[in-house]
Amino acid sequence: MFTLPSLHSANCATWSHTLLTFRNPVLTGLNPDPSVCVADDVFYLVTSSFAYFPAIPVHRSRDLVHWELIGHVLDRPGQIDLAGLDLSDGIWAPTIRHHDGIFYVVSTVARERRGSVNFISTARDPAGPWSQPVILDAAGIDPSLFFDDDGCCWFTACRDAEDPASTGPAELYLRELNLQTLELVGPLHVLWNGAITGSWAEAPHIYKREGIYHLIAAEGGTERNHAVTAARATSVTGPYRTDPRSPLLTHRHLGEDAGIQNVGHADLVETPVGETWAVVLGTRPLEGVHTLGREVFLVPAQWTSAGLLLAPGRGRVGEVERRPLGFDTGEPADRAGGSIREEFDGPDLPPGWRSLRGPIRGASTGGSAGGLRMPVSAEHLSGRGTPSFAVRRQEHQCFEARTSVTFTPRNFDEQAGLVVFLDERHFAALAVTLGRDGRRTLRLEGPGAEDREGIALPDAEGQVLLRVVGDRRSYSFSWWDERDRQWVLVDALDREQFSSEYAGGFVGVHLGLHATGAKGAPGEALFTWFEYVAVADANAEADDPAFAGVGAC
Ligand code: 6LW
Repeated sequence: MFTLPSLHSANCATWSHTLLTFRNPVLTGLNPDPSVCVADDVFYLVTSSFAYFPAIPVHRSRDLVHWELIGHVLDRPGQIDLAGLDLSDGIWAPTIRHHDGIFYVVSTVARERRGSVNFISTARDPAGPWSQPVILDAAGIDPSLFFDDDGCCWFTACRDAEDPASTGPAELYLRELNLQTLELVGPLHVLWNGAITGSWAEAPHIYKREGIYHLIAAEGGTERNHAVTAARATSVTGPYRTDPRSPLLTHRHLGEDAGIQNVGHADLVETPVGETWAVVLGTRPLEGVHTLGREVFLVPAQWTSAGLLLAPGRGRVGEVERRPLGFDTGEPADRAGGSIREEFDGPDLPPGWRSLRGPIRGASTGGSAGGLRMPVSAEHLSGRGTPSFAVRRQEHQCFEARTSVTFTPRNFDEQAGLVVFLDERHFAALAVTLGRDGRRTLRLEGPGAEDREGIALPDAEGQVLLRVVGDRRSYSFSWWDERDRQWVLVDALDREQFSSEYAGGFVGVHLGLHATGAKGAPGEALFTWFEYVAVADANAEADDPAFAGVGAC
């Protein structure tokens, strides 16, 4: 006779399972090229931000599972010039390190998909303010820092190989960094060309264990062939010998049905109880394509006599993984925590909101009426300027986003409304504008949107409620018709057209607000609120207690 566990015990089992495990990714939505460090038992993580502003988000965690945004390294105009950059250029692959009470971040400004400038910035408080960046005499991309026991600081990066025909396309190099002057000094040492002949090697990080210098890197490119590889040396300047177990971690062999892909670009951190964990980037394709960009995944690691072991016993990134030991945060991994209602009642754009290539000119938040007021910019979303545009990352495979916009357009070109934005060549905008008949009209522009004159709105002025729902197949755009008190579908656009597999580039979908197309004196759009509601993905998250009570898509 079987005794079925009572609902209570089942819940306890579920609940304890939730407390003892976490679900990857630990940081969802566009957060590629993660780098992590620990200071006074608190973890800090930085990721690439490309041509978005503010740049280089800094997240903080006390358990490596729950992360909160605490600031940005580049949050002041004039720190770094992002003007005119393609969205996938800009800030690539920062590394964060902590030494003697100072936090250091090194990173690259990329132009036309190549490193153009490498720089370093410092702070005593990782929440900021961070220093004015110091430009380094360094070529290539993916800079990193290693602080040796003798007090020396070493700068590493990857660049085009001197002799690619014989060594493969890339070389990882090292040079000493003078911490007083923040200048690179002494000779440049070429360390390694990677483990997989012919493959591009990048993202170098050095770690020292029992007198041995371990160099890990990313190889195979950041798509499906991505991998973590390693080499080691008895001297920090080399020679480095390839670890024959390379690649140490890859999902390239798992095939297109694997739920996590593109795994690579690892950085390691040790916890207060002596465990080693790695953060890596990865993607979560649905129907073969991913729209959220590369996200942060947490992987257990172990140092063995053979060297670093990633995902011991499993050999791949787990969708559900045991939690790091020694943290009694007690909270479930709240993945549905992305559901927000923003009323823009603060002095600036809220944390996590971004603009393109610099701050929005003339925008204001807070004030008596509240909301986000944006002047209609002459800049368009398809340009490389700084349009009136404020967005946040799409953080869940399935979601619903809504806003209230109050806008009285004065001509056919002016528009204001919702945007689903992968990059300046791949976006959709549902906007209030003026029809050729002079009436206030709703128009959807975007890939596959039927070229229609738009929908005449019942009212010539006042607020309009707009909505976009994202699911496994499409982004569906609707408006609220108060007369029938219902959402009216405008169009559903194929999700694939907003994916990196289709569009290329290094970014991920962002959702938000825009007001563009001014000719002459700009009008103004008021966005009273913006709501984002996570919807569990029926296949992957619906069984996750963290999504209890959240609808499934
Ligand atoms: C990053 C590099 C990469 O610097 O893409 O494909 C760049 N690999 O590691 C931007 O994410």
